[in-house]
Amino acid sequence: MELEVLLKAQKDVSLRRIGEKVLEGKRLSPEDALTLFNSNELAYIGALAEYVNRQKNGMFAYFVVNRQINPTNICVYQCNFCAFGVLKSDPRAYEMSLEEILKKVEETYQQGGREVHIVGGVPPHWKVEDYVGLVREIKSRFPQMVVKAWTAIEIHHMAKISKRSYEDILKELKDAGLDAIPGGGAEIFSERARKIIAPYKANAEEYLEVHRTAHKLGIPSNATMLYGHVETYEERVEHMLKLRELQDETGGFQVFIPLAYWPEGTRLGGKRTSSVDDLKTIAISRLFLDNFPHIKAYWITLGEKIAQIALNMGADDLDGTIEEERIVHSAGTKSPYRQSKEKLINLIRSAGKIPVERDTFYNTVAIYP
Ligand code: V47
Repeated sequence: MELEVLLKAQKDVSLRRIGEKVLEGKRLSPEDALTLFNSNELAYIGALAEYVNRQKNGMFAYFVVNRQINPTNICVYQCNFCAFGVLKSDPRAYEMSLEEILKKVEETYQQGGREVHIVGGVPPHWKVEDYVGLVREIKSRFPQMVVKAWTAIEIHHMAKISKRSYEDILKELKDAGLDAIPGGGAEIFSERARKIIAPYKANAEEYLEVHRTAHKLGIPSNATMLYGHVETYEERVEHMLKLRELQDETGGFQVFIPLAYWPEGTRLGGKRTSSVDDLKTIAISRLFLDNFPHIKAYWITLGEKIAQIALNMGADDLDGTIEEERIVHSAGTKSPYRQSKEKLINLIRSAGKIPVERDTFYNTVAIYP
């Protein structure tokens, strides 16, 4: 439907005004985003978001042949929303050996994989050299593999234990072969909510400062928001506003990934998000984060079907083949551990979009028209 027709049919004046802003290419205010969160007009919000998405990405929707590696689940931070991280003494604790990790990277490389995404717990006994060394080993053996590794939480932790600056740590990681930083660890920036869900790890300012420093050093990064736990809509908007402001400053974010909270096995407990909330959050992020080129519908948290609908409500990326994911699976997601490339292509095609295999930096590897 033409957007003008949709606007005319909209009876709610404030929603219509927001639609007009979208049509005129004007930036939405935090109040506008809040109005959208408080509205039940999912189809309308989704159509506005899809209008913006098509202006940015046309009919293309992206995926990457990649592998997630979670080298250890031992974690000092013990966040209440997380069912993955355990103490070193826990019988579920594991730590992969370097050989094991390199074997996984090799497998992915043989299958034509372009990216390894490395994120884990934060073990008490790891030194900076353990994080740097892993990147160096992977890069020296597989120079063509893009290494997207260590969240701002891990980088903050490295700086803290070594009493060095973020810049120093990031430069060392970059020299070792780090190509990009994943978006994990943002959770929700609100101090109030963070105290409840993640009281001990890096706070919002620290997360943002790590990304700011990375961008200054030419390391691109991604950003996430964990939603559906104790946060309010106001806090979601505040979170996205902080990201939008930093993106205005640096332009270093590639993609925003809203992460739906899964409660199983967590200390925090609670309920799963609704599919309407999932889609609304994707759509509003597309509308509000006008300076982010991409919005990811992460199939691991959303499930295949909601991720497909999200591709018609503002999202343009599904992440990738993944191979093995442990963090959200620990918290009860029913998604598979991996997807074949063919399956991702089919998911995108049957969502009415043109599948594009990309690399980490959204360069086109292949188009499957
Ligand atoms: O930071 C932890 C989230 C994140 C739960 O950058 C949970 O491209 C839901 O950040 N329910 C790690 N989510 C994963 C991540 C990510 C994933 C895909 C792509 C990219 C990217 C980044 O997983 C954590 C946390 O926010 N998480 N526990 C849970 N119970």
